Amino acid sequence: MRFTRRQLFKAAGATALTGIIGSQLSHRASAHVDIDEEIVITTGEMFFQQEGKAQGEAIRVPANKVVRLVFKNGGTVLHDVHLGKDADLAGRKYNTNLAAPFDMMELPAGGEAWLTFTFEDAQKGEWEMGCFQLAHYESGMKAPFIIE
Ligand SMILES: [Cu+2]
Repeated sequence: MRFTRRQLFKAAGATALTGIIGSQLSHRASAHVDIDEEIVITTGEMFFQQEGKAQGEAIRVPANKVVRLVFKNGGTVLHDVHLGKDADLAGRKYNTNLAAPFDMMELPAGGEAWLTFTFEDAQKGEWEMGCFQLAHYESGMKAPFIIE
């Protein structure tokens, strides 16, 4: 049986495509995916901030839509993006990962990148976005991530 790239990711349960804005990869990938909704999120010391919202405010994402999360690191240090729940501060990750096999993405200072997901009904509910660079999560670099 042959799958398209998108069907394959759907069959895998969740995650999808990552890319660096402006790179060849993103151009190639976006040619194959129709985006239903785009959410722009700035990272900085020490916060996530959705465009048009306050720092640390909940990010709300619809299920069953192709959602692109565009990240812009407006800070001066590297940040990362984890999605899950039940933070494991010793392991620097979430004990429950929202969208395996997606694990995490690192974003250098000034960098931009995006993640595209299609979340399913079974994933609805309260999750969290967090940065697990040393001391960042503890300094408040997290935001509720709600799939509805
Ligand atoms: Cu960080």
